[in-house]
Amino acid sequence: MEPLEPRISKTIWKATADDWLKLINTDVVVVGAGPSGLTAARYLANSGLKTVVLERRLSFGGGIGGGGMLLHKIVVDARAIPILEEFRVRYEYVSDYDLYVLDSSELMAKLATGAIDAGAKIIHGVTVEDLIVREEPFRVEGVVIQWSAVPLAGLHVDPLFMYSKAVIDATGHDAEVLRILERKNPSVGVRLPGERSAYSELSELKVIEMTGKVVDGLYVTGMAVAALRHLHRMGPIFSSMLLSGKKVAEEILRDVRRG
Ligand code: 48F
Repeated sequence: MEPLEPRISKTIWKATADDWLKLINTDVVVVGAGPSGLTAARYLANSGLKTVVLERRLSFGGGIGGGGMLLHKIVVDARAIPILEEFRVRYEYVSDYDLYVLDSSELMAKLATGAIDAGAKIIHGVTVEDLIVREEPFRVEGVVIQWSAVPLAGLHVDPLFMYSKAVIDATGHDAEVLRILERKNPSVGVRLPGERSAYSELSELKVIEMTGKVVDGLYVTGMAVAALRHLHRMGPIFSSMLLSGKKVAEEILRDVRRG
């Protein structure tokens, strides 16, 4: 038998290549492993769609980990409880304030576990830097990807592609995928006014209401919805992030099944 070092390397190269050869044609690419993206990934994968989450960083959870101003708790309202139950996240009801409170670390871990256990594949350290598009009629048919380390190092390296039936912008406040659409495909007419100052109660409703398809093949969930629709921010209450993730999954399932 070969020494251990080449066997380690060959095992990793081969398993990685086997995975990527399957992932390059996929049903759904979720961009961002924050609360909305991970929730969407679980519901999509549970319904049998081949689902890949691409996350720029080497961690899960996006903005969950910071809790409320680095305090290790976040809150939800009653509408999010069925989703917490689905992911087996524990919570407590605080009757004085009519809110449910939970540990941010538990939410991060269990959303990720829930997505993975449902069959979604989460790939860390990959940045979506562009879209694959088709014109007349305009539609999005996948993403252009790069190792996150490449832009960090300031290198110019040509990217690779992932082809999919649906792409979800779950990139949070910056709505990075939609910004690419706005900047590189102006004829489509999508404009991003950005989010407004805080108005938690209203935004918690509106983000869910305005979640969904942006153009054929491209969907939006989570705080990226606020950037697109000029909605208010809501701070460390996460009901709308979870419900928005579920809603976008349901919409994609309907669209994909309709063909
Ligand atoms: O920001 P993030 O948690 O998005 P979200 O699901 O949730 C927002 C809340 O966390 C919070 C809030 C709610 O009360 O206000 O902020 O809308 O997660 C977005 C993830 O996307 C990754 C980023 O690293 C983060 O983990 N991301 C952003 N741009 C890219 C990306 C990109 N171009 N390619 C890959 N990943």
